[in-house]
Amino acid sequence: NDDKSSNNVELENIGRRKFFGKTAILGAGVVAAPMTAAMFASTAKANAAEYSKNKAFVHPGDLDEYYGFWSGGQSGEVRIMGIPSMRELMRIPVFNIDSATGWGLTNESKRIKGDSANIMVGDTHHPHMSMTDGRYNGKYVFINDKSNTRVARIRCDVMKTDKMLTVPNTQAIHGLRVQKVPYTKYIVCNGEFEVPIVNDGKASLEDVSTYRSIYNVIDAETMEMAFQVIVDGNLDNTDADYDGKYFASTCYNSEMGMSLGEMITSERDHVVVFSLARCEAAVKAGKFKTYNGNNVPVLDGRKGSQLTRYIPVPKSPHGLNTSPNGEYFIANGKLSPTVSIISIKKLDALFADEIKPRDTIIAEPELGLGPLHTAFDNKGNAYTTLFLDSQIAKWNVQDAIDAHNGKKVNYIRQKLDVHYQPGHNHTTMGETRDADGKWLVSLCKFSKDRFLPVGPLRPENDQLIDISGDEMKIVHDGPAFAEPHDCMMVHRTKMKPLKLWPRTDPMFAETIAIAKRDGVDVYSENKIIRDGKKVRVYMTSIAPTYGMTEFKVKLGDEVTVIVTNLDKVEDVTHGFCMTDHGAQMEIGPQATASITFMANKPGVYWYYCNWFCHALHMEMRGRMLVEA
Ligand code: CUK
Ligand code: CUA
Repeated sequence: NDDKSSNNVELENIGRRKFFGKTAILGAGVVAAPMTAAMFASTAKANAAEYSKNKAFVHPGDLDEYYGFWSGGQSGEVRIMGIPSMRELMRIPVFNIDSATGWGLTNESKRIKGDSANIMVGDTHHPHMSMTDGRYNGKYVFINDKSNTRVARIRCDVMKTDKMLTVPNTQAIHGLRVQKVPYTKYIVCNGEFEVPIVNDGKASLEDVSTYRSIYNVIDAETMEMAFQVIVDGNLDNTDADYDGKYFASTCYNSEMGMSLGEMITSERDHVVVFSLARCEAAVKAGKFKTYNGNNVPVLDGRKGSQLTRYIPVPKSPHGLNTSPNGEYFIANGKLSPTVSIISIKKLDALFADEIKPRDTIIAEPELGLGPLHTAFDNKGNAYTTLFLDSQIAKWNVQDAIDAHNGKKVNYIRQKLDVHYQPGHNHTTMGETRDADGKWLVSLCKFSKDRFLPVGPLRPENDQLIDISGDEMKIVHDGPAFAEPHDCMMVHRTKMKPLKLWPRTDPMFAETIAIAKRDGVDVYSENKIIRDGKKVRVYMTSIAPTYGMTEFKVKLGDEVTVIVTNLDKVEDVTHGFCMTDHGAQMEIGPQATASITFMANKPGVYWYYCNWFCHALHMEMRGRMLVEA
């Protein structure tokens, strides 16, 4: 077996039995082989069995019950899914550039991207919605960018990114959650990679004594840093309690090693718990330092600090999930076949030094190989993905605690095969007090034989599982492009999306302000403003025509085209595309959008509407003359 995937790590620690069973197909030799007739046949047979009870079917024209927000992983975007149909309803470009909407290209999106406007890539993992009293409030979805150390906010009324922050003093924002109670005042997120705390090129690769890992607390409304906390170990995933008191993160590499060998020498790593009140008080009292020329207060929460407590758990834990009854933090073992259940009620005593860290662990049930993430229903059951076993383990939390206390009870309710190698899973409303136990989605990292083969790169497989009965049932296979790490599902009654853009929307307020300074009323005027070599071309659009169908600029001008869509008809979006200039964008109904390009080629160039809007959509066009 010449498998080169990270499975090797687990392999050494857990033994090869399971790997050679279900996961042997991952071996490179097998993957390289073409799909065989037998593989097609077995796939078809497996699927036929599921169709009979498919209550996930949403008839054409019927609406889904839930919105799902999916991370798009290394695509840098977020996607909106309809649940249970698993139809992809929309894509929200965030850290990526988007050809359709012009995200990353328009002046409005560049302003939102701010200091990272020049970065066109991202790696999103954890979309989470803002809450009030532990319940979704439909206002924002927050999302991390691991690849460029950013956090962004999506406004759920227009489903567009409206804020972006590059987090200083750390690298690779990974785990991200929101404060649940009393409301989402803070976003918390993990800087995964430790870096020299003053990272100015003077630190070395050999002496790592100044390397630090940092927990980040961001003001959800302003999207500015509130404070940071230095911790021991590499932070992985995080979650908040339902009391507004504690946050917890899993940490691997408590050794602070740089190589794989160094990172997995200890038998135990830890969960670090943060006391919000103590951190806020420390900031207030000025017990912080600042680094790298910014003003962000950095607290020291390393071992021995009064701000944090370190709870030892088996090495390299991964997911961290709070049960919806507010009682438990669950740390998922990854390399260990167990999950560690931390009693949140005992944390006050731990912070008061009345008990030892391990006393907070009230059970450590064994579930199977490679537990990564846990989701919850409203009946006291938990659903844990087993990456190596390619299964979801359904288990009862109270039974697991009772079993830990010596009672003879089987806490495992069911193990369901999923296809294949699940990472995150998520239940409908399951990260809130409103967990409803209806649907579970398993985000499987490999699809292998589940779909028509599409070349060496295969889609992932997002599987929908009915959990409303005693038995979990797979009802849908959903191919997904790279790479839904995580998702959240919110009932449609919590959402209030707009049909038209308000003309006063902050998304393009700056553009309207520039127009005002130019003396242009974007709602009634079509005008060219020359400002040295800069030319601003203001035009309206109303199906099927632009308010200006020709204009002239000079070779070497920097041209900004500002289009205001006067259509008030729901769903009538126009586009603007300047041929041969790499400039195109979406202009939603009643919105204003602008894009800037260089007129660096003499000649006549057509611009056209690239969003289908009308029977005469093809005729919606005009000419730009670039005079030599
Ligand atoms: S992580 Cu990807 S499977 Cu980034 Cu939440 Cu666990
Ligand atoms: Cu306007 Cu197409």
